[in-house]
Amino acid sequence: MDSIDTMRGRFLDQIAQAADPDAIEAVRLTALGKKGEISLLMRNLGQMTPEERKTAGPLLNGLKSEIDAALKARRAALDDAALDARLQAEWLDVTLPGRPRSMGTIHPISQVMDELTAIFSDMGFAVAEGPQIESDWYNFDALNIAPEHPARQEHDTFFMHRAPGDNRPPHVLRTHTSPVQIRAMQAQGAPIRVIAPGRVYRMDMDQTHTPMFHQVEGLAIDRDVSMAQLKWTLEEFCRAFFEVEDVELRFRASHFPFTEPSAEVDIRCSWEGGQLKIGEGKDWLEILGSGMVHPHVLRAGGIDPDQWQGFAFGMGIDRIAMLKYGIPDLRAFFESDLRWLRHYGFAALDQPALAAGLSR
Ligand code: 2NL
Repeated sequence: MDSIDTMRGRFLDQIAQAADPDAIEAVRLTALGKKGEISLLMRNLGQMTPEERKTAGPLLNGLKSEIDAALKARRAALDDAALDARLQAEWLDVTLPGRPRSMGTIHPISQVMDELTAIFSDMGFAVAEGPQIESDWYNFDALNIAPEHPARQEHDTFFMHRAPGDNRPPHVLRTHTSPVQIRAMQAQGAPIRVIAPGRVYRMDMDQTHTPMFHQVEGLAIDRDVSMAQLKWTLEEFCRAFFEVEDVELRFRASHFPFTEPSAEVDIRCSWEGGQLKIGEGKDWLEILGSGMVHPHVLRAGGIDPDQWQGFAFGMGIDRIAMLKYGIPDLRAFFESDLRWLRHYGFAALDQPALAAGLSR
């Protein structure tokens, strides 16, 4: 049967030419689809004589299987070629070293805040936070700072604006974190042990002052809290923070509106060869202010001064960071100079841990 051989040749040709799955499917339909040429021929078998059918039947069946197989093989060959192309285009060398990524560092002030938080947490102090824009009541009145006190003057404090005609006293940028502790007293009552680290603002700018700086205050109130406990707490803190076994603190009588009695605290040190050493030597370095919380301040915090008493202290974070890490210039803290940050910054994984030797 010559026409079957021609047909076979034609279909095998078309299959070989088919360049994608759609083309293969088109050939399949023309050959083997319901109305395909081979299907039509097979339908004609019924009208043949038994003799004719005997030769035509097997020939057509053979043709059908052959075309079927050729289609399948062509499909597989196209799939293989597509996979090869992807393997060529999408290969990845998993042995290449990773691309270096530039990493930031922890600012020394953040590092020191983390360190002192770890130390005071270990002594049972919770960390309190509050707004940086405060009412004048929380920033001044509650702290027993009189209306005519110099700290309230225009040139020391940043005042917010009020709408014209609004005669209420303006809010201020907090000049210390004490208002956070007033809020903590009001919220939780006594007994209480908190520290309040954070940003504070004063209108001051020279070699040793920046208009924004950082402070940590501490507050402990209970039935019989004493100045002796204040001294122990501060000594323990200095031992852990400066990582020296021997520390000696000196209390000097002072005055703050929010404490009575009040003391400024110096730490023994030496400055041999321009190198600061804490805990030894003949010099004294002022590091903080402290005292017993004034009864007016307890009352402002909603705590009865006849039932409770407490100590409080305030310390400049930027200053103790400079002392501990030998940073000479305060203003560099806030210049965001990348070279400075890389030099004085800390690795993200260099976390303060009391177990790693921060404490004794
Ligand atoms: C200093 C002095 C001090 C306080 C801060 C305080 C807070 C409350 C009540 C009483 Cl809520 N006192 N804070 C007390 C004494 C001194 O700071 O020279 N700081 C750098």
